[in-house]
Amino acid sequence: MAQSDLMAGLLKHGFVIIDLNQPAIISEIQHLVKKNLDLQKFSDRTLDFDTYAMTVKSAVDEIAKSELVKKLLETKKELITSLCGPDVDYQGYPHLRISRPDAKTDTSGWHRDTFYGNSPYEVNWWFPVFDLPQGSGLRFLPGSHRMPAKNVRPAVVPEDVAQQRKVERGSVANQIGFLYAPQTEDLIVEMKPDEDTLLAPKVGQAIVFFASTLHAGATGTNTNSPRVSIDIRVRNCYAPTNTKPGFYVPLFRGLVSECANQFLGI
Ligand SMILES: O=C(O)CCC(=O)C(=O)O
Ligand SMILES: [Fe+2]
Repeated sequence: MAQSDLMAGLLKHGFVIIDLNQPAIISEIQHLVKKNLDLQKFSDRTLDFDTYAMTVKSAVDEIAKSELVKKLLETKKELITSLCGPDVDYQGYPHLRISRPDAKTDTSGWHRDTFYGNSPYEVNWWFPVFDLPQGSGLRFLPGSHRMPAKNVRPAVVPEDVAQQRKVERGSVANQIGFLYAPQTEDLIVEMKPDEDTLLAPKVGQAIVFFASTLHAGATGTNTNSPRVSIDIRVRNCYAPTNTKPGFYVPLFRGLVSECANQFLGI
């Protein structure tokens, strides 16, 4: 896709699918995931939520250490800097999501990342590690990145999900990307069934979207395979964020920042 079409799609819908063109890096990520996780265990329902979270975290630790996601983003410098400017930070500790089929606990419901400490200046990257099971991916409300969030309020978590999934602030589950205080808003409550769209990128592609775009995880149906995906965020290093200190680490610095940092000794 030409860069101009990509930008036009992002502007209009708030999301776009891009080709990563990095099969070697993706295959290294696949290898790391397989080495650290027995995916078979995620096909049945034997894992309780806490064991599940600990197991996933051990794999995320390895992926973070490998800096493979950083390597991937470095190959997209032109796109990222045209979106965010020359000075870019990225989320150093990625989210690896292993969403078991039909498990209501494993995906997030409808949200904007701006509900949870991210600002509308942040840009998300979401990509499958393995082929997505039928029906799985990420759902979006097109255009929602330009519709203000009204009446943001705590969401009611269904009793069965709340029973199985207890997420405390700072807990292992929270560290791997689960939300501890789900929120909702008018647009979500008023959404009609045919208004949203399911994106299911191929391995080797990624969805790029804004922290302000409404989205929700979708696991497959009629499958035994988990949905395995990674998501991370980038932002201009001077853009606002309410994420924890250390959440963002440097990716690119432009000439002015490079010199200023040397001058300031930082
Ligand atoms: O993959 C999911 O289920 C949710 C992903 C998400 O919310 C995100 O990437 O911001
Ligand atoms: Fe999200």
